[in-house]
Amino acid sequence: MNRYDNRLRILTEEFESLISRENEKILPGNGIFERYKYPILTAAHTPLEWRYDFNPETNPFFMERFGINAVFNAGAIKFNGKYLVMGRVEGYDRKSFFAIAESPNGIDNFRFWEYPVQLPDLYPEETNVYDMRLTAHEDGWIYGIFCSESLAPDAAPGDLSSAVAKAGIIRTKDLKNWERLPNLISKSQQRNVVLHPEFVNGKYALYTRPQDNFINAGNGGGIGWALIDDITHAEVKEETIINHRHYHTIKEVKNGEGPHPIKTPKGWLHLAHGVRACAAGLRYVLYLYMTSLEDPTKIIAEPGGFLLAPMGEERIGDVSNVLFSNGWIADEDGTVYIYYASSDTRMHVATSTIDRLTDYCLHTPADGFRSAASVESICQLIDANKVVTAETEQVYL
Ligand code: M1P
Repeated sequence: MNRYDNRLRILTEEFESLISRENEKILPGNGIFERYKYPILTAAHTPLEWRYDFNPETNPFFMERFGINAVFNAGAIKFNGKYLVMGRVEGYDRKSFFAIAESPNGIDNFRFWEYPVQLPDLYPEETNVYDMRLTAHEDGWIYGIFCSESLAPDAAPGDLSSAVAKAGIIRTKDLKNWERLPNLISKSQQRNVVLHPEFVNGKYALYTRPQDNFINAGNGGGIGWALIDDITHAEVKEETIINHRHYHTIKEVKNGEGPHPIKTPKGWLHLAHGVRACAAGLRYVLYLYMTSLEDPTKIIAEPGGFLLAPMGEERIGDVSNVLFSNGWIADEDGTVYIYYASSDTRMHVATSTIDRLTDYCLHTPADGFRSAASVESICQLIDANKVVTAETEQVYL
């Protein structure tokens, strides 16, 4: 066997065994959710056909021709009974693009579709696209909102890093053919824009994240909310902050809506990311909050601290100490698949249920914003536990 055939055989076998590896729940967990042993998608999960020239004449060494660096920050949706994630795939050239991978069970066997998404190319200045949020809207379309990034038009000569973040909007009925709508018009830069799945007062509703510049939320204040008259020419006319940043919390520096919220009998369940600064740089964690069914802008519960923070290998990657999520799926049986990326490098899944996540939101102490308040929360728990223990002892005596 020549070098070409040998490498092709080894790489194909390795690829197939990686793609079909069964995932394992890590138990007992914390009762709120379960993590899984293996990431669901990495750069190595991208098809060999995307990376290699299979012609022995033009590629006699069976050499990689297009390097894929990472797969992360995926939107998610259940479609035709399959669990689909729309990943941010990043090449060695630092450019991101979107690609859909499909799994029969939501936790393993994710396989990319044959081609990456060929996004309609409306804006010649658009350099990079990433972080798709998918929403099956009650109007019958599936929308995708993502970050469309360009070099700042007013960047000083020689400044090659000032960028502008806008929200790109696409829609589809089949996840194969995409119609691109004009980018969201907004006074400020926008990243982490998400479409609410229902009309509110007859209008489309967006979660926004106004920011002072490309990186800093600055005066942006937190996760915003805006009603949109016409989604085909979407414009933020008025924006109110519904989930604020706060000093000395996990979202002191910035925060952003994750996927669109899930409707539960007790309220809208939201997943978001919070960012704080430390000597090691920025630390991104995931947190939950709930808003009222009657008024989706009104917070009814927000547990203190994070739901998920980087652990073990999740802590390390291209941008270390980051968990980010823009996709989750609520199944008919109440299972929730939380798709999250670690350190801008790979995708993972954690599972829970609507009942457990709403219980967590409604019964975990809120952030008291002071150390003394945290100690008070623990003391209350100890006191309550003493009563339970005493009652249990009486039963057994
Ligand atoms: O590198 C961490 C994350 O940084 C950005 O998030 P945010 O908009 O909150 O600052 C995004 O670029 C995201 O893709 C990335 O994972």
